[in-house]
Amino acid sequence: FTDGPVVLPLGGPLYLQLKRWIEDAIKRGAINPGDALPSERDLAIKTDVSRVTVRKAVQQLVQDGVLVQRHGSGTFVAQQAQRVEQSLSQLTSFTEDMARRGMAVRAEWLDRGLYHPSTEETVILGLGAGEQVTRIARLRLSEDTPLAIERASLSSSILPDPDLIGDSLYKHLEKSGNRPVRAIQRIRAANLSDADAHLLLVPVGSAGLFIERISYLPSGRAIEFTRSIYRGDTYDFVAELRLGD
Ligand code: 16G
Repeated sequence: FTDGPVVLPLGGPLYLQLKRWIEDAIKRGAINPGDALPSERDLAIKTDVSRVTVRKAVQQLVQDGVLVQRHGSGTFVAQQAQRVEQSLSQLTSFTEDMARRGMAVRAEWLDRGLYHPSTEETVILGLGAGEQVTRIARLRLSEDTPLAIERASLSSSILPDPDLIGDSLYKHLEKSGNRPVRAIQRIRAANLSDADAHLLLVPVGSAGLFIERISYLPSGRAIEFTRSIYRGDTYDFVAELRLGD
């Protein structure tokens, strides 16, 4: 986005001029959410200001949440996602929720495999002695916007191979006759860890929602234990309440 002559908007200290110029480039669509910003060196050469000035402008934009820095890979334009309303009264999957909104869905695998279960997993999933747990951790995205990180654990007797799930865990469970019919879901506020903030392309220290879902088969057996981190700047969880008896 630095092709052609660069004219910084006049007024105020140089780093503020550069900051405004970067903000304008984002507004104009010359650089889009998720795009990498040119390196500090390239920006300094192109705009004819010192690297110290570039760093100061970039740091301010990171503080404002306009840019995000990912260690080792550079500086990116932050994703300002549209807010999404998610009902709390229906047991649906991420894929189904996005399809209903007409939004494309994608997942990036963060981890998958068979593990020796933690005590918590053993208790919640009612695992037998020596039984392994299958863990699948995914970054869930719509188009290129990351929305949530989901870490699911299932008994290896239900899911012996994580690759079986394809694009949708619930679709796979449905096909194998194990679709959950009930779930207990707990939501609490969480500050995103640095690593999770980087994955979700939001500024370090942003607010997130920690969601734990334990879902059950009609028999009452717990089938899925999932801990998710949803972007606090994106999700509204909505429930309809009725006057009780
Ligand atoms: C939802 C569930 C998650 C489930 C996933 C399956 C929440 C907080 N979590 O995201 O527990 O594993 O759907 O999605 O709603 P999939 O079928 O698209 O893989």
